[in-house]
Amino acid sequence: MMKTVLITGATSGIGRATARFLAKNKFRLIICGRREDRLAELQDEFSALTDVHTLNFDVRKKKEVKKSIASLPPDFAHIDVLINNAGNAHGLDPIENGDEEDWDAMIDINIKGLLYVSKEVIPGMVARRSGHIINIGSIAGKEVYTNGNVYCATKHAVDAINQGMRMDLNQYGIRVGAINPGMVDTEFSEVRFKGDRERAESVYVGFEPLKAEDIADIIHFVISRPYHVNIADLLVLPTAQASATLVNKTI
Ligand code: NDP
Ligand code: 8X3
Repeated sequence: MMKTVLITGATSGIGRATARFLAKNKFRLIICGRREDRLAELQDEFSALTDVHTLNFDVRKKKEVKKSIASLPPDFAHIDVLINNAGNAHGLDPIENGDEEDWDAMIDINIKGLLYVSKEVIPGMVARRSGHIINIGSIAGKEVYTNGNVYCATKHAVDAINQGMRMDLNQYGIRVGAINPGMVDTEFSEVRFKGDRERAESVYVGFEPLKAEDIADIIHFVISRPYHVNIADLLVLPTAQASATLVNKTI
C-alpha cells in the first residue's frame, strides 16, 4: 500500500529533494512550508507522479500547525512517515554578540516547531500502533563549533528529543530515528548569512559538499527498510569533512 509521508521544510534543500525522490518512488506526499508559491510549483511537478497535498504553515505558530494538520483530507490523514526537517541556522556570531531575534528563531523553529508538528502527528500513530518519525539533526547536534553556540544547542536538543521520542514511542511499535548531516549545499548558508550569497557560497568552496539529493536518497533508504529495522541515528558527512570543523580542501 502507498505510504503517506509528511515533510516539513519541503520548499527547499533537503526537504524538497526528499519530496522529489519520494514522489518518484510513489509515496503519497504532504509537503509543508511557508513559501506558498513554491508549494504550488512543487504540487504541479509531483502530481504527475503521485498524490500530493500542500500545507502552508509556520512551524513556530502552534495554532497554525494544529489547524493545518487537522485540515488534512481523509486520503492524507493517516500519516505513516513524519520527516521533521524544517529548520535553519540564523547568524554565526560569538555568544557575546548574538542577536536575540536569531536565538528566538532557531529555538522556536528547530526545537519548538519540531515538537509542535510531532504533537499533532503522533496521536494518530499511537492509535494505529504504527509509524516512523525521521528527525533531521546535524553534526552540530554531535559537536559544537566556534560561533555555532545556539544553533548547535538546538541540534543537540534534536538529538535528545530523538532519543526520548524513540524511548517513549517504543511501546507502540513506532520507529524513530535521526539523520545528522554534515555540510550540505542548500539554501542553509544563505539563510544563516541573511541573504549574503557571496558569503554563503564561500562555505562550500574548495571541497565537494553533500547535495540535498544525497540525503534524500538516504532518507528513502531509511524509510524503506523492513519493519524490524530502525536506523536510529546516522551521521552523514561529505568525504572531505571529518568533524564539524575539519574539512580537507586538498582532495
Ligand atoms: P534550506 O534553507 O534549504 O531549507 C529549510 C527548509 O525549512 C525550507 O523548506 C523552509 O521553508 C523550512 N522552514 C524554515 N523555517 C520555517 C518555519 N518557520 N516554518 C516552516 N518551515 C520553515 O536548508 P536545508 O535543506 O539545508 O535544511 C533542512 C534541515 O537540515 C534543517 O533542519 C537544517 O538544520 C538541517 N541541516 C542542514 C545542513 C546543511 O549543511 N545544509 C546540515 C545538517 C543539518 P519555508 O522558508 O518555505 O518555510
Ligand atoms: C548544518 C551543519 O556544521 O554547517 O547543520 O552547522 S553546520
